[in-house]
Amino acid sequence: MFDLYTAPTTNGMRASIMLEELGLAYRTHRVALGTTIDVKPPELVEANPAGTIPTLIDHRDGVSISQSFAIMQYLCEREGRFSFSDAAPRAAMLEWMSFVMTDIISATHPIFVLGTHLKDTPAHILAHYEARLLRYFEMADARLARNRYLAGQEICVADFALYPTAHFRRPLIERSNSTPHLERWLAEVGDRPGVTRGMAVPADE
Ligand SMILES: N[C@@H](CCC(=O)N[C@@H](CS)C(=O)NCC(=O)O)C(=O)O
Repeated sequence: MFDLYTAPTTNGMRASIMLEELGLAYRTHRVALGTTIDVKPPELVEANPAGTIPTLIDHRDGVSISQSFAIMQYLCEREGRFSFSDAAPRAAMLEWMSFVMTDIISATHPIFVLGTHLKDTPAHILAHYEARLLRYFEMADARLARNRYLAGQEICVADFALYPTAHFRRPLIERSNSTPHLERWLAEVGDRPGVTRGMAVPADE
């Protein structure tokens, strides 16, 4: 059994998608964001003193782990699925996982901050980050033109890592009309029951 401390954000959804796709049983604890550490659940703070979500406790193996990418990779390796051990597919998986967790997230995060907390920022700054994110989506699109999934012909942890961010940036993707292969991939990955369930965690209160 696992305990997942989470919130309805793309980082939280990465963890719940992975648990659902792997068919693992877990309890969900919804954490209020933007609060001070003293009002966060004590079990969360004990496991992860920063109090950030997602944080996962694996009671079987006595493991507490935070950082969405680390949680995803941990679960895939624990279960022996959606991750590769042979050098060539593993290299592709790590390359595309890095692309998601560094390039894509470094472009999408400012768009979120500007759109929610800094709404009076001049439009050209938002346009800069949107253009940068679109350039990255076009790189993923070129990859998906030649491969069914990011790391090759098999779905892996990198696809599940990209999905929530690409899903919430659909308006940008659809407006650009320049990433048909990414749109095909979005429809296919989004249709998976595990992804659908994982995206709905935590349930509305
Ligand atoms: N790099 C981390 C980011 C974790 C993170 O910053 N999570 C945010 C929510 S998405 C959080 O818990 N912030 C604390 C707060 O707002 O109280 C990951 O990939 O999991």
